Amino acid sequence: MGEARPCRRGGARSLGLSEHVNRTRTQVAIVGAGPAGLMLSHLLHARGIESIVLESRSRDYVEDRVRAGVLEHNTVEILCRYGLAERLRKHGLRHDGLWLSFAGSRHHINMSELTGGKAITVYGQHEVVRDLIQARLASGAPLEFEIEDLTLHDIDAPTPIVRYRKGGAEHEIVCDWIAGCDGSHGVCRPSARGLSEFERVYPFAWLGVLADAPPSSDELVYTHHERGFALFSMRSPKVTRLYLQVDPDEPIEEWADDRIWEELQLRMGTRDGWSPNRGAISQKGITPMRSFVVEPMQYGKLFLAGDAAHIVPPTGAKGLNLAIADVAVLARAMGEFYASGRRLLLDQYSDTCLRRVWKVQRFSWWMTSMLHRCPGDGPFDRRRQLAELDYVTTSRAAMTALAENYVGLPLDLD
Ligand code: RFL
Ligand code: PHB
Repeated sequence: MGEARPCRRGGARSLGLSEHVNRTRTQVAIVGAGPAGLMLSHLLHARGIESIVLESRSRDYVEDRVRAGVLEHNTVEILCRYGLAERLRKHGLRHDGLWLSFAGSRHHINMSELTGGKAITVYGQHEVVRDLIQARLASGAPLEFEIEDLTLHDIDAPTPIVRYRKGGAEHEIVCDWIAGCDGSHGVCRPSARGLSEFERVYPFAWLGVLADAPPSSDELVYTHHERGFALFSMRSPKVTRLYLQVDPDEPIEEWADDRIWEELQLRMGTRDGWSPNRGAISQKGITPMRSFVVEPMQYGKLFLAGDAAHIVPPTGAKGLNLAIADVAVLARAMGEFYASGRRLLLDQYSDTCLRRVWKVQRFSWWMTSMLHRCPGDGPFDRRRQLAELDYVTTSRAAMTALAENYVGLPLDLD
């Protein structure tokens, strides 16, 4: 790494105009205003560290982007600790358990009982993003939307530079560190050299819908069926979120609303008469599934966090939570650096994160393999999957392993 020294505080300072470039100095340039970038900005602010958040999309776009819905115990704790959970406390739905459904019956896993009282909270990712944006703007700290053509320079030198355009003007930020929080298709990861990539692509995708229908279960239902996986979730007492395993290259036009409801009923309907309530479908999308990790999660003065460094298939509901865990590690390391000049935690950032990332990859892969129908699988695999589900829903040890991973492994920050 380069030879950075803690830079003096005092607000992001404009270095003035020359050659029509607006130059600014800050401590940390954060690329991306998703959960990782926004949360990092708050964690740094709380430690007195300045940052500028740069986002290529509009505020409306990022606030309306429907994605994750499940927050781990740790994620909720962090949001609460930093005063970012006022609406979450009001509207988040605490779930103490979940259902695994197969062979026509639902089986309950009481996660709280198995984990000493921990639970998950269902609260849409876009609501988290709205809360984080609102709080950032209220703090008066910089957050720029609709920036274009962002590029990174001198990332292995003591003071790296981020350049971008906004509204026709050229901008340049000179900083101590860059946080690459720009998701799986961002520019930060490709700007780093010498990273190793690990990937698994799954031969299926998820069709996700939002329906204006009151949830017919208080808790999530993960269904394994010979026609494929299905998931029942929710966003509010009036809105149900549903997913179906589909072919990765199936056009969404082939999924008319009636076909979606029929398929959901076929896969999810249980012998005791449970099935999801129907309602108008307000949103539909297909998401491919893959597992992906880069090592290390750092190059020079650039730290990668969240989806920029790793992707998990959504079956374990981990992507957003892993993004929050990364930036918690990064903020602590930067806090130590600016407080004492010690770089030990920064140097350990990648190793610390990757230990957790690989455990979460394992869990997400395991949930995915247990619950989906894999093309090419024969009768042996199907019976093995049913045996695994039978085991997981009857052995206390197996249920505990699922529960402790699902509510979130400890963060080990203190
Ligand atoms: P994000 O949210 O993608 O944010 C990255 C931001 O960077 C911006 N950006 C740029 N900005 C400036 N310059 C550039 N060149 C840029 N390029 C990109 C983007 O516009 C964006 O705003 O990444 P982050 O912050 O790492 O957060 C990760 C999570 O979004 C993701 O892991 C989760 O959504 C995954 N996920 C789930 N995670 C959970 O923890 N629980 C769940 O229940 C869950 N369900 C899901 C999911 C993801 C899904 N899809 C659609 C992928 C369900 C689905 C269907
Ligand atoms: C969601 O509510 O969007 C959701 C829930 C659980 C998952 C993935 C997504 O595993």
